[in-house]
Amino acid sequence: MEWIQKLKNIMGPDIISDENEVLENYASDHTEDFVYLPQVVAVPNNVNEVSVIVAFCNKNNIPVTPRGAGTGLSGGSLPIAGGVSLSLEKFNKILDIDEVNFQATVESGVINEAFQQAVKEKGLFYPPDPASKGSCFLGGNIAHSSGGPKALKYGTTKDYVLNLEVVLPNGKIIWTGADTLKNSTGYNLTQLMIGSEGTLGIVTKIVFKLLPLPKHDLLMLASFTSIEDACKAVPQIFINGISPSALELMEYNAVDYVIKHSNLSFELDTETAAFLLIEVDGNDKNQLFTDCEGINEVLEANNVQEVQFADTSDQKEKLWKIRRSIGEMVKLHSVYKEEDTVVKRANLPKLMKGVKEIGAEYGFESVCYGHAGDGNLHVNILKGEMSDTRWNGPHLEEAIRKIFRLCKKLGGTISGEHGIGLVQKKYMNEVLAPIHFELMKGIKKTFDPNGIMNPGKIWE
Ligand code: 2HG
Ligand code: ZN
Repeated sequence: MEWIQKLKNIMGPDIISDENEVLENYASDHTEDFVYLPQVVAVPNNVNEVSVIVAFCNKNNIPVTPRGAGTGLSGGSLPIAGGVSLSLEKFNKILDIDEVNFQATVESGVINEAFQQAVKEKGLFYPPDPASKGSCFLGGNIAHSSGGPKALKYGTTKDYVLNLEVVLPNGKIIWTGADTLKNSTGYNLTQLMIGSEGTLGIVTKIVFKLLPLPKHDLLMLASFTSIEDACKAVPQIFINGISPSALELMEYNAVDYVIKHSNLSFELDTETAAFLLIEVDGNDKNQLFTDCEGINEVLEANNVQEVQFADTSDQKEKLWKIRRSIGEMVKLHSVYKEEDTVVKRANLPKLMKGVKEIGAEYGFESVCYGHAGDGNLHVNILKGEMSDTRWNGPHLEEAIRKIFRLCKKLGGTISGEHGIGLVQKKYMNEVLAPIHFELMKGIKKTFDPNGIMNPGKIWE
């Protein structure tokens, strides 16, 4: 194709490739089992190269799909319209850690955990910790405002971004804000970019704010013979005056699939229906023990089966590994559709009950787990033995719609931290009115009049 040759001539073969085995590496992310081949893969080295590629695509009406590590669960980085898959994998430098101002400047292809470790070595703390923190890029975290367990106490990615360097769809390079803790200077373009899933521009640099690293943490695992009891305990912990740093729910089958498909060992009691994994952190160890006593009171009032404390850092790491690997291990068990439901925290028991009832009515197994303290429950709907027709057909779509209607009824919405991307866009009308679409499309048109930037995402 003529445009491909032209782009190759401009950028060179080290940056632009249309070889089949390269295209295949950029055709999937972690969403179900989707494969969409781009026509070209671009791997630029710096912001000026991104700008040249994007300006070329804008002039020639070529779709550009930005790509981080490809760990997304809503299909945001799938190049569904062909064109260019633009990878930020070479943007992997931590440029500055400012220990005096508690800020850091990074390129957008830095791995989340590498960043966390680097600031930790200086006694600083970057809390957002998605389960895929060992591989996901900070730029991808910006695209979806990713959370993770610590979002409960510390907030999601959006709460740590001060300023962004962005390549706009016309190729212009801008900074969206200022490197300050406060900024009340016009519309907040920084926050507009966060969660925009690569539809408004490509983030190349990020200025984050940081916190002092908490000195201590304690971790407890509570088992319940009833999921509803586990869910009911969650809001009561806060009502009892305690604010845990993480409060995660794991259904029995979630832990079971981790044990079956990984080398992690854990003794599961078949009477157990669900677990709560609860962490408290802070600088005063005695206070943390007092918090754990308060939590224990609530657990006991809600018929807890057993409470175990993780005594060593190895035990803590093992429990967190089990929790973090659920998504991946369930995928080894079966292809699944991931629903990122979120409701008001105290409505969690109703959400859980409703999901199981809908599963029974429509004939699917679900694995439920996630950030119970945030009311954010990941519902993995397993394909199992389901036929492709049923899997892709109106029957399952109706079931998912019912789940989302229930979320809305319970004061919630259809995604807490995974974004809309490709797979949830048909359900957006369950929670947004026509006026919301009009406003968002107006914003999109202002940024990207030719509609080249990650087309086909967020809206039908
Ligand atoms: C989880 O809570 C995550 O397990 C999965 O939401 C997302 O891959 C991820 O980080
Ligand atoms: Zn999650």
